[in-house]
Amino acid sequence: MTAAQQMPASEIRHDWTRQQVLDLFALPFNDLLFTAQQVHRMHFDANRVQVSTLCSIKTGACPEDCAYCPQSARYDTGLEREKLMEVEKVLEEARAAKAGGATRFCMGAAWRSPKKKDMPYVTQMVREVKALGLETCMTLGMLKDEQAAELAEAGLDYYNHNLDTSPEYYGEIITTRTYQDRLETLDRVRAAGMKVCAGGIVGMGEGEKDRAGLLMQLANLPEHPESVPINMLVKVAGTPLETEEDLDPFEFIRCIAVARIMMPKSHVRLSAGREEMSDEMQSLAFLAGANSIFYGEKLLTTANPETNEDMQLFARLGIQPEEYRQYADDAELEADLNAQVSEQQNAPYFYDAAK
Ligand code: SAM
Ligand code: DTB
Ligand code: SF4
Repeated sequence: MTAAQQMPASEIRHDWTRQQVLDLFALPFNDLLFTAQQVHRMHFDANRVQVSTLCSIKTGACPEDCAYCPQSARYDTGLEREKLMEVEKVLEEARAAKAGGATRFCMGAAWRSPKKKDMPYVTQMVREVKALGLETCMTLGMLKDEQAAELAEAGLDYYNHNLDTSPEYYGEIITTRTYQDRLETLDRVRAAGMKVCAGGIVGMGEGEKDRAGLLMQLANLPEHPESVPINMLVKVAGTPLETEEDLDPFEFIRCIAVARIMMPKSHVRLSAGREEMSDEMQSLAFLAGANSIFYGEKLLTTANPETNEDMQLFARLGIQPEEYRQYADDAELEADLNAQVSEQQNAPYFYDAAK
């Protein structure tokens, strides 16, 4: 057995060095995927994928200059600017998402940060979407301590705030807020007691060392984000990145596998960019340890695969959507995950790579 075929360590680490991450990226593709799949099976049922649906509650006219984003007011992308959606309209979309099989509803706003006057509306959205029996997630930009506390108090389960890329490449992409600003918002989300959803975008012209740098930042946070969206850049006409070169699809899959190995207990989400991916590429992403998707025909403003295509792909791969179960505490969650893993190990086709 080669070193890469030995059972990988499953401990949760926060001390990754850039070289260790680059060494993972440099593994032969099959060894990397095998290792990622082993880590995945230690903590998850490998045939379940969590399903989230996005809703853009405030679209366009954003003052920030994120070079990838169709919603920045600085670029002419032909997007209609809209004001904050009415709560009832958001609930209509949430009900449709639930009926379609989503278990988490993620509400996104094209803001630098929420204003005081917005908070009563967004907290009402959280309360009412939660009352439908959906998990809630919001992404509203940078938060102050009191805003994080208000969202937590309303019952918000997850807050999404991406680091986007490595600290070194960041200045090529965004100049209107710093990397440190982003880290501080993530700290505030944690301190308020919410779960963290944080990831980034690849295919923005960055190098492998930047993809490694992004994953290193995420895994070396004091606690791993529970949810790690890995987005492939959606190239939108009018944005500065519209003519960026395509990233090698295998490099994207490597990124998912390395995220899985570095953050063994996190849900790694195969996020934006699926519309451009073949079924085969998406199945490789699941094999590499992705276990969450955005489901629904639209992301925030751009296209996502048709829902029936996704359900057909799940059926062809024998994947079941992950159920939303509410747990009294982390111990109960852990016990349920262990039960699912041991059920999987008793399955007739289970191959114990450790032996
Ligand atoms: N305005 C808030 C913020 O940026 O903090 C929240 C919404 S913003 C649209 C959420 C995330 O979507 C960004 O951090 C970025 O990672 C992702 N995103 C935006 N445009 C994208 C694109 N064209 N391709 C891939 N991901 C994108
Ligand atoms: C994340 O990491 N990706 C989502 C969600 N978090 C908010 C957004 C993707 C947006 C893709 C471009 C668009 O549709 O506007
Ligand atoms: Fe605004 Fe968010 Fe888009 Fe940046 S990513 S321009 S902050 S909506």
